[in-house]
Formats: sequence, structure tokens, C-alpha cells
Amino acid sequence: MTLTRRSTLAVLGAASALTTASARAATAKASPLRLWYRQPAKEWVEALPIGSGKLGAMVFGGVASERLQLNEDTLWAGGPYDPANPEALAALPEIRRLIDVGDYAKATDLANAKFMGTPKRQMAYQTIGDLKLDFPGLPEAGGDYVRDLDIDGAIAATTFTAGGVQYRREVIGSHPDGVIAVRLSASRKGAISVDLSVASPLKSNPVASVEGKVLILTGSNESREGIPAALTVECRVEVRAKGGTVSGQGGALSVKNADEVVLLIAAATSYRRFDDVSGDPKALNKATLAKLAGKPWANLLADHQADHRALFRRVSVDFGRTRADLLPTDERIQQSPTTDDPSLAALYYQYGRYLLIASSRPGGQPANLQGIWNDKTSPPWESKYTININTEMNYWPAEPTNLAPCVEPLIALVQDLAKTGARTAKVMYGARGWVAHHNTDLWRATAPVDGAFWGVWPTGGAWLCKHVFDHYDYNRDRAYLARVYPLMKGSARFFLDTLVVDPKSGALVTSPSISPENDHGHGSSLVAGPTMDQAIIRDLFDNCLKAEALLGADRAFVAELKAARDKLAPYKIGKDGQLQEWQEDWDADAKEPQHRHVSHLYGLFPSDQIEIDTTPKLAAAAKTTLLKRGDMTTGWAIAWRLNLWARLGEGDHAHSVLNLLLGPERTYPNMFDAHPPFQIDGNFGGTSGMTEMILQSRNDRLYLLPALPSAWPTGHMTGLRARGAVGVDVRWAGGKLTEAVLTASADGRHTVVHAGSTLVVDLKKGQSARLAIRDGALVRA
Ligand code: FUC
Repeated sequence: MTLTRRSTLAVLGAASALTTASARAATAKASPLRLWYRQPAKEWVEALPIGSGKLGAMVFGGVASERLQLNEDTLWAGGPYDPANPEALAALPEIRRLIDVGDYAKATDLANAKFMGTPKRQMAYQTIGDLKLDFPGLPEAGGDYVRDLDIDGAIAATTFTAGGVQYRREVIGSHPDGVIAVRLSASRKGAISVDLSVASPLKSNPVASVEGKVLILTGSNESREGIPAALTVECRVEVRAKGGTVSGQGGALSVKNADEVVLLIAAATSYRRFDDVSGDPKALNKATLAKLAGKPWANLLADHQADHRALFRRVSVDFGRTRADLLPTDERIQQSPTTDDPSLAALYYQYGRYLLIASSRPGGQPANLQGIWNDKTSPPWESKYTININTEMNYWPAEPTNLAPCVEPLIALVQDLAKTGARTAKVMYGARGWVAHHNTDLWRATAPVDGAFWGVWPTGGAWLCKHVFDHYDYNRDRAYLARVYPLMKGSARFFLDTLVVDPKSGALVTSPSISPENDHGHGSSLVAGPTMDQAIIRDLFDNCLKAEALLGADRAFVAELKAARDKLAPYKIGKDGQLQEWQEDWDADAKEPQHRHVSHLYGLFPSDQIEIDTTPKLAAAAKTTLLKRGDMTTGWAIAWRLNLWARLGEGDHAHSVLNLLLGPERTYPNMFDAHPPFQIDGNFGGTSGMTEMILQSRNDRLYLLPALPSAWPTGHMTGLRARGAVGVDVRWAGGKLTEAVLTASADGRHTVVHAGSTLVVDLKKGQSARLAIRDGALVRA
């Protein structure tokens, strides 16, 4: 990486604040892939996240006392339940009639009375609790204190000196070994004494016990909304001490005068599937730990890092560096609004990838609103899967930043929803196929929840189907497509059965529905045919048609799909030149003119129905809408705007939006996104948005540097992926493309576009092509 010295005043000011000695120490610590701090975490959003995919820990880095806040991804409240409301079907015609006659408030009242799931709210993701490590004799503060998170090595470390001894504590979340592992080491033999205890805020009062050198927490989840607690949970901490003694008293363990201590933390619940809670967490944990008998820390670490790096190192990124990156991460975030710090953006970018690798791995649950990291039993929005934007945003960076294996839990979730959602479709709509509304949980609940204003939105499952198809489109595995085609078909089937004719336009529309969470100013959010629904269904139908064309054998369905697709309501441009959010030109009437959701812009991003080059009028209308909505909003909503401005080809505007996301109002000291409160979608949306600035892959074309900001004149992004199963490296200098390399993992034709020049590249599987600019045109070099 090249160090471009940009001597802005702010940067010089920051750097000169460092003394020469501490500057030298900081330089040693500064690394483009490291978060680091000079003090322990006081608040949870200062602690550092590690994860195995299933297990997560937040590491506080205290000296006299360390706190590891623990999560397991199936520990949710409640148990298997079916929220389909049998009263809904009878009320459906009247709700639709009230919408047709424009009585939206009454339609909402009726939907609230008859059309909501039972219960009306879903279950919450819950913390296990804390593992506490107390170090008798150590002071509150240590000398030369540093804690950091190396996101390339996927390891959190705390180092300090006390009483002439150097201490180092390391924490990893190992996907291959299925544990969180901790190593406590010191420069002097016998220097490690630690008291271990576990505590849980769960109302079920989990019990701590000791078996030999193992500390055990046993309990159950909580009941909620009348759904009984059905899960047992167990967490086991195995203590391995070199030297010294280990003894247990009651529910605690003490290690005295050891040379080194390794802790292996396993956790599990009895959850097996949304309808099966017959698992045995104790047996699972014992088996997990038994497999690791005799495996030394060095091997645990090596296997973990090899596994992490196999994904993480696929992508490398450089936007340039300034001296601001010598500072601790919290200080960089604090001063980011006034400082040129391009490598903070690069760190945020890679942190998004780190977080997805740590929270979404095959066999586990998808990343929820907080990934896997949550210290509460009743977290904000229950830390669910909110599928009217948030869960999808979590997975926006997955395919383009070369993390396709991390998508597997999302596909598995859709497989479940297709089952539970079939019942909701039948009971509540009298329809075939399957439906999911705006939220789901561990139990794959699919009925409308929270209130009609938010919940009566039947397009959540259909949006997830875009990710199901994209997983094919980026990887081109025909066998996978054949496996998932029934999911897409089932979602489309639901709409074929439930779309209604809009009496005004004659178009086919959803009803009842909403444009997510936005009050249209005519009595509610309820409506027929919001723009977003039309766009999502258009993508769903088109993707079904593409899949059928490849797989064949579904001709009758194709005919039905094509006929309905052509009758979907088209995009409309309203009186202010904006892209209409609803069938009626109501944007100016909306209660919140700067509403966080920009649902009707789905067509611009994540979809590619609206493009600056192929549909310039619609793109201009989308831009008018974006300008009216404004840039400063909740974390995830800023991240969405970032992606949208990138799609509009406006790199400098996108960069200014990115700066809002990176600033201290929307990024916590540990770099978690602030809605506020913490919500991880903004992290993932930020990673996606930066990718969109450098590479876009849409409508079978590949755009190089479509929105490069002037703030990043020189840099690279390598290892990206594009549709058509092709890897892409992009390098630029002086604001100009210097080189791009395409590497195909399937045979295919790639149309590459850059600055008005187009090049068609045919590649066989395994072949690469190097592209450069000659006389202003893209050529094969
Ligand atoms: C949607 C958003 C909120 C929040 C919640 C989890 O309902 O409108 O801002 O992100 O999801």
C-alpha cells in the first residue's frame, strides 16, 4: 500500500498532537486492518466483536476484570408457533374495498382488528449472558495499554504491563472448531491468577455449576407474547491451565499462579429447526469440546485464521492513506467529519466483510439486526430479521465482495419461510405459494406483525428471493438453481393468486400493502400497488422466467407469469419530477417528506430496473426523489442513499454521504453502525456502497469506476465478483482507471463499460483478461 501524504491542516493537527515516542508506538500499531484503542471499553458499543458464525462475544478489554458478553445464534425467546390469523381471510375483501374507495384509515382499523398475526409481535433474540474474568491483584489500569481487533487475523487482543509483567489476552471465534477460545498469557511464569464466573440476565435464571475444570451455565430461554419458552440452553467453559492450580467453588472456578490459561467456550440450545426443539445442548457442547481434547492454542488459532483468511483475503482495498490512520480508531471516527482519512473508509469496508464472516456461516442463522451480537433479553426491534430492508441490506455486500458462502444461512431461511409462509398464504389469503411480511424470527413467523401500518406488506419473501437468484447469477451453479427454483416459483405463485386489478388503471397490483412504513398523507400507509411492490414482483417474475429458460419444463407457469408481468403497474413520474412512491401522485402529501425508507428507489438499487444509461428519465426522477429525501437519516438509510448515489454515477455526492455514515453520529467507537441504536445493516450497506462506487454489475454489464470520488484519486479494489461468475480487480491512479482484470469461473461473455467506452470480453472458465485504457478506449492489454 502506498502512503500518499496529503497534508491537510486537520491531519497535521492530529498528527502533531502525538509525542514522538507515542507516535512511534502508534505507527507500530497502525495497520490498515486493525481497530485499536488506548483504554478498555466502558460501553457495550466500545467492546470488540468476534464470532464463529454461530457464537459471538463482545470483548471489553478490562485489566483487573474482563467481560466477555456471549451470544449463540439460536437463543431466541418463545418456541415453535404459527401466527396465521384465521379471521383474516374473511376480512380481506372488505379491506381491499375500503382501499379501493380511498378510506385508508378504515382499512387500517379493520386490518388491525382482523388481519394481524397472532400474537401481534414476534420473538426476540436473547443474550446468554457474560463470562466474567476477575484477576486478583491486578490494578484497574495497566501500563502501555492497548486493545485491538485485527480483522485480517480475526483476533481481539488486550496487552498491558503490571508489576513488571507483560500481559496479553487473546480472543477468537473459531468457525472450524465451533468455539470461542481465549488465551491468557504473561511474560513471567506463574503470573496468571483468574476467577471465572458466569451471569445471565435471562428471567429463567440460568444456573452456574462446575464439573472438574469446566464451568457450566444451564437454563432456558424466555417466554414472550404468550409463546412459552421452549429452548434449553447450555454454555460450557473449559479451563486449561499450564502450571498453577484450578479449583471450583459453587458456580465459579479459580485459577492460581498459572503460566498460561486457555479457555474454550462452547454454547448451544435445543433448537434444531423452526418446528423442532429436540436438540441436546449438553451433548452438543460436550462433543464440541471432546473433539478439541489435546489441540493446543497454536493449532486452534492456525485453523481459525486459515478458515477466516480463506474468505477475508479474497478482497483487498486501498483508497489511499494519510497520517490520520496513526490514531486510535475511536479518535479517527471522532475527527472524521473534518479530516481526510480515506483508509478509515477502507477499514469500515473490510470491517463489514469481517462482520459478515463472523456472523453468517453455513449451518448457522443469518445475520439479524445486530448480526449475532446482543447483550439484551429484549433488544431493540427484538433484533429480528426485518425483511422490508434491513436483512436484505445485510447481504448486499455478500456476493460482490466475494463472500458467497456467507449467503447460505439466508437461503436456508428462505427455504424455511417457503414452508411456514405457505400456511400464512393459505389461511390468511386463501392463496397458493408462500408469503412473508415485513419481519421474521427464529421460528420463521410470516404473518403481518406490529400493526397494520408497518406489517401489512406481503413482499418481504419476494425481496429475499432476489438474493436467492443473485446467488445463482454471481456463481452460475445450475444445480443450485434447480434446487431453489421452487422457492422463487412458490413466491411468484402467491402473487399470481393475490394480485388484484386496480380499478383506476386496470393494472395488476398488491392490495392491501404499504410502501414500507411511510404514511402517504391520506389517512395511513395502507394502499394498493406501492411502487416498491411492483418492482420487487417484476424482479421475481423476471428471475423465475430466466431460471425457467435455463432449467426448462415449466411452460404453463411461464405463460401465466408473462401475462401477469405485462400487466404490473409501471413506474410513474410525479408533478415535481419525482419518482412516484405510490400509484397516486402523493409524494408531496407524505407525512414525513424526508422519510428514512426510500422504498420506491429499489428499482435503482438494489435492483437494476432504473439505470442512468438505459432509463435516464426514470433515473432523473429517482435523483429528484433522493434530493428531496435528503442525506442525513438513520444509519442504514444513509447507507442505502450511498448505494443509490453510486448508482446515479455521482461519486463525490456518494462520498459525502459515506462521510455521514462514518462520522461519530452514525458510527460507534467499535465501528458498529448507529441507527441509533446499534443496527448492523448500516455496516453492511456501507461496504456495499463503496463497492458500488468502484464496480457495478447490472443488466449483464460491468461498470468500472462508475462513481469514483475525487477524494480517492489513487487506489485499488481486487477480488470483487460480478454477475456471470467473474472475478474483477480494478486499479486506478490520478483519478483514472489504470487496469482491470477479469477472471472467469464459468464460460461467459462480459460487457465491460468505462467512461463511455464498451468492450465485450469472451472468457472460458479459468481464463483471465487484462484490460487497460488506450486512446481513451477500453482495450484488452
Ligand atoms: C425498520 C426501520 C426502522 C428500523 C427497524 C428495525 O422498521 O424503519 O428504522 O431499522 O426496521
